[in-house]
Amino acid sequence: MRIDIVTIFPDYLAPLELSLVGKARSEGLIEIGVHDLRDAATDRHRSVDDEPYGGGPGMVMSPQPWGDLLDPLVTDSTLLVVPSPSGRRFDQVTAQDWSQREHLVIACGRYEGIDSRVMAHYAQRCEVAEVGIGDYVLAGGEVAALVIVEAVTRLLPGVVGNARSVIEDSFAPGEMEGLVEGPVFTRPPVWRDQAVPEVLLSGNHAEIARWRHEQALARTQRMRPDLVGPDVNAPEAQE
Ligand code: JBH
Repeated sequence: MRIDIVTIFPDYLAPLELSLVGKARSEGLIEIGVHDLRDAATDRHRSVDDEPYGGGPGMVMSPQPWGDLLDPLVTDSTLLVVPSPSGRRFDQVTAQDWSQREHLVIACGRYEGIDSRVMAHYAQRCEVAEVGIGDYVLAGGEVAALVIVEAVTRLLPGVVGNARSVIEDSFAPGEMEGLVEGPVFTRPPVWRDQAVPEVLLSGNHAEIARWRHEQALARTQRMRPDLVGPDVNAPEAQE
C-alpha cells in the first residue's frame, strides 16, 4: 500500500518515522510520501488560503494549490481521504476497509477547511471520503492523518508481529466484537498489596477466556454504555 499526505506542516508528520509505522516503512510494508502544499502555491508569499465567500470568520484553503498538487498524485484507484470535523466518523471498520486499498491520499486542511469544489472535482475522478476522528475541535487534519495512518498500517499483513493481538483488539470483529478490553496484568504476582486475579494464574484456559469476556463486558457497560444495550442487571432495570 502507498499513502500520500498533503499538508502545509510536513514536519507535523515526522512521527511517521517512529515506532510501528516507521518500522513498517523501513521494511517496505508500506510507502508513505509527505507533500508540502505550499510547493504548489504560485505567489511570492506561497499563500494557500483566502477569505470565505459570503463572509465569516477565518480563512478557506484555495482550490488552485490543492488541484495542482493532487493532479499528479490521484489516479482512478486512489481513495482521497479528507479529514474533517463534519465528515462521517472514522472507526475500526473503516480502517479494515481502507487497509485493503492500494493507494490513499490524505488531504490535511487547516483554517476553516478546503474550498468545497476540490472535493466535488476529485469525486469525479476517484472515491473521496471525508472523515472525522471524534467530537472535539482540532486545528487541522494532520493529527487525524496520523491516527488514520497508524490504524490502517497495523492491519497490513506482516506489520504486527503477533496476529492475535490484532484479532483480539478492542472493536475488532470476532469473539470480543463490540467490546473494549478488560484489565491486564504482568509480573510480579503481588504489587503494593494488590494481587493478580487468581484465575489468571490457574492455567485453566477455558476459565481464563470466560473471565476475560466477563471483564470486557463489565468494563464496556461501565465505560462505553453506548456500545452495549441497556444493563439488564442495573437496579433501575429490575422489576
Ligand atoms: C479537525 O475538529 C476535528 N474533529 C474531528 N476530526 C477532525 C478531522 C480533521 C480536522 C477535526
